[in-house]
Amino acid sequence: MANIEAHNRGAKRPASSEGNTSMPATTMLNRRTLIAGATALPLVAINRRPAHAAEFSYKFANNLASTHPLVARATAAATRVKEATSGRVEITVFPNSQLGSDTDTLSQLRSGAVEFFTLSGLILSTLVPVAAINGIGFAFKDYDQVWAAMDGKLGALVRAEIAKRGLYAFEKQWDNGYRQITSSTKPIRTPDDLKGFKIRVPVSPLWTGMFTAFGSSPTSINFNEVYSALQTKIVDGQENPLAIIDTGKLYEVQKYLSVTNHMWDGFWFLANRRALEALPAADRIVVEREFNQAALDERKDVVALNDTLRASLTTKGLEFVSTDPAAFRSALKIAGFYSEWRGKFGAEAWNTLEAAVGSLA
Ligand code: X2X
Repeated sequence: MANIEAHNRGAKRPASSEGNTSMPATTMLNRRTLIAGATALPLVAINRRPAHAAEFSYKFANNLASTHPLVARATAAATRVKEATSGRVEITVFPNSQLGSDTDTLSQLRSGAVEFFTLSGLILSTLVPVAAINGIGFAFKDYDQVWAAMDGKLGALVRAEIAKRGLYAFEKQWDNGYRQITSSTKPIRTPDDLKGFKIRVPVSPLWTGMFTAFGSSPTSINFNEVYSALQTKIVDGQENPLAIIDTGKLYEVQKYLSVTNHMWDGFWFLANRRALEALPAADRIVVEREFNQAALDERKDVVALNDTLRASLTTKGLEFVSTDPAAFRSALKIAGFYSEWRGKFGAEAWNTLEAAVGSLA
């Protein structure tokens, strides 16, 4: 069952990219014949490329279900880019890890097989260590702090490091959200409940380190394997924002949702630098403008979803459990989590984070 489900999901054509696909060849031929045959047309019209013949056909890969706002906003941005570039730049959205797991897709992005990719900074940290810094447990009190930091100095510091590794991060980060812990076996109410808990974490040293600090037994699994890992009980729980628990249908294979808000996570919109630099300067400006705008729109969508998802996920069978986040935070502190990661990130990055969120000591 798990494999069939995973297979079907992987094989599904992205409904969201239908608007992006090129015209059928026959249509192209007819149009071309028509233009070539229309001798009365002014020369400039004959020389102009037909609007549907994209000069740059780029792929945008992501790991989310096509119902997640990130996919909808990116698809809308791709449509605007196509219009604003008279069809020169066509970006096709591939949701649902259709082009591979996050780990695979990061390699494809670096090689240029994929031109655009949204990736959590924490997973990107396998290449750019400081990109994990926003994932420090309980760092951001609220979204005002998140965006002041990520649109400000902390985001600039991370983007500069990403650039050093040959990738380009668009200015505006997309929201993934505040993460909550789900479980199929027992409700997580206190830090002690996490001891020995078999939990899936994304592939990232910070995630593994954090749940090790809680005394859990974390397993690194890419998101495209999470549903079946939960269903087959390879792990008992996982942690993700409400929007993903809903759009990824994780409520089908989990019973409890503990509201911990233990970490804020966002997606960098990453580009293969050669692909981006191949675009005419004006087209590149359009692409960056539209996808940055889409990020701002998506941030609002995720916040709006948070207001309604508690009720709808309860209807879908998840039992919500409230927790005392201060107790979880102090468990991390006692385990030495903050001092360890301060050492790893270094004083400059850590001070930049603390300038935005206050002292974490
Ligand atoms: O893998 C996850 O859990 C997800 C979807 O939240 C990320 O991309 C980090």
